[in-house]
Amino acid sequence: MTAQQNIVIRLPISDSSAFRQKLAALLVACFMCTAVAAQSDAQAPRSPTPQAIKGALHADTIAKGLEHPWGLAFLPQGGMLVTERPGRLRRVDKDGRVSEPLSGVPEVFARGQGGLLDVALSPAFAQDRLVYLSFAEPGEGGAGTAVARGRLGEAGLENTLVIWRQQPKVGGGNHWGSRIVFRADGTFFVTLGERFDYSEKAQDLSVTLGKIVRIRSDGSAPKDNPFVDRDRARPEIWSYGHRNVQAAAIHPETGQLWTVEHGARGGDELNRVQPGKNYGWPVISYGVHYSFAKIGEGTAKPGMEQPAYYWDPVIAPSGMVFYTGGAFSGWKGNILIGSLTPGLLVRLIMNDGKVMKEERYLAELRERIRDVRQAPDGSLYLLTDTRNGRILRVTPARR
Ligand SMILES: [Ca+2]
Repeated sequence: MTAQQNIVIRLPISDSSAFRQKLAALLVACFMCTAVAAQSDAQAPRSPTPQAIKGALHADTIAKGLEHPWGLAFLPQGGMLVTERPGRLRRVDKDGRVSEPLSGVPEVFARGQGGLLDVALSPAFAQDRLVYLSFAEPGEGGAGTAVARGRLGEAGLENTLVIWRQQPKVGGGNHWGSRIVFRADGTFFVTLGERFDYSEKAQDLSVTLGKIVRIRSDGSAPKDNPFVDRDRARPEIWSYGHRNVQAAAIHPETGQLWTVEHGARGGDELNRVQPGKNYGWPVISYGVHYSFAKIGEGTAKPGMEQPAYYWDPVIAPSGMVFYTGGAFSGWKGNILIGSLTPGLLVRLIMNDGKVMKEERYLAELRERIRDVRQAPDGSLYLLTDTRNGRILRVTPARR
C-alpha cells in the first residue's frame, strides 16, 4: 500500500499520458504478481501444539487383552464389535466380556501396519445385519487394502465376500489407510494409503494407491463419482494425492467428508475432502521426509489443495469423530482425533469449517490411541494400540 500511495502522489508531476499508461500497466502487473505469489505461498494454519490438559477426563477400562485393536463399532442392541490387527474380530458386550474370535473373517496380511483394520455396520444393519471390514489382503504382487462384508450371525460373519480391492497389490507392510465411513445415501468412503514405497502413485488416477474411494454397498462405483467418465481413471476414486489416511468422519450436518492424514515429519493434515480434488502428496506437503530430505516441490502449488490445518510436530492420527452427544458440555460439533504419538485425544473446536482452537487430553495415560468412537450414551470409547490393548470409556472427570 505504501508503494502504491507513493506512486499515486507522484503521478501529477508527469505530463506524459504514455508514461501514465505504462505506469498503470506496470501497477496492474505488479498487483497480479503479488496475487499469484500470495496464492502459491498460501499457508495452512499450523497447530500451536498446545500442552495437554491434565485430569479433565476420566478413563475406565471396559475390556483388555486385545492384541492391537484397530476399529470399533457399536451394535444397536448393545455391545460392540472390535477388530484386532492380527486378524480377529470379536464381540464385546456392554459389561466388557470379550467373545472368542468370530468366524468368517477373511485371511489378512498381518505384517508391518497391515492386518484386520476397520469395522463398520451397514446403515441398514437392523434389517440386513451386514458388517463391513477393511483389511490388508495378501495376493499376487504382495498385498493391498480390501473391503469385505458378511452377515453377522451367532458365531460370526456368514457369506463373507470381498467386495472391493485396492489395485495393484504391491510389496511392503506400510500405509494401508482404511477407515470405512458411510454417507447418508448408503454409499461409503474407504480411505487409503499409497503403500509407502509407491508415493508417486498417489498422483496416478489409473490405480487406487493414495486415494479416497467412494463405493456402493456391493463394491461398485456410483455413477456420479468425479472420474467416472475419464479415460484411464478408476471410477471409484473420490479424491487423490493422499499419503495415508487413517481418520475420517462425515460432518453430521453438512454431510461433508473430513479426514486426518499421516504426513511425513511435520506434515499431518486435517482435510476437507472434495470430489475430484488433488491433495498434493507427494508433490506438496508440509514438513520433511523422515530422512529429513525435502519433499517434492514445497508446500503449495496451483491445482493442489491446502489442508484445513496441519501439525508440525505430528500427532500420528488414528480415528476421529464429530462429537454430537451431550456428555461433554460444549463439545458438540467438535472434531475428536486419536493420536498414536505422542498418544493423546485431540479436540478441535470448529467454526464454519475452520479450526478455532485445539486442546489435548489424556497424555497422562501414555498410550497410543488407535480409534475414537462416540458411544450411544455420549461417552467416548478409545482403543489403545499395544499387544495388550484396551477399550477405554472416557467421560468428563467429576469435579
Ligand atoms: Ca496434502
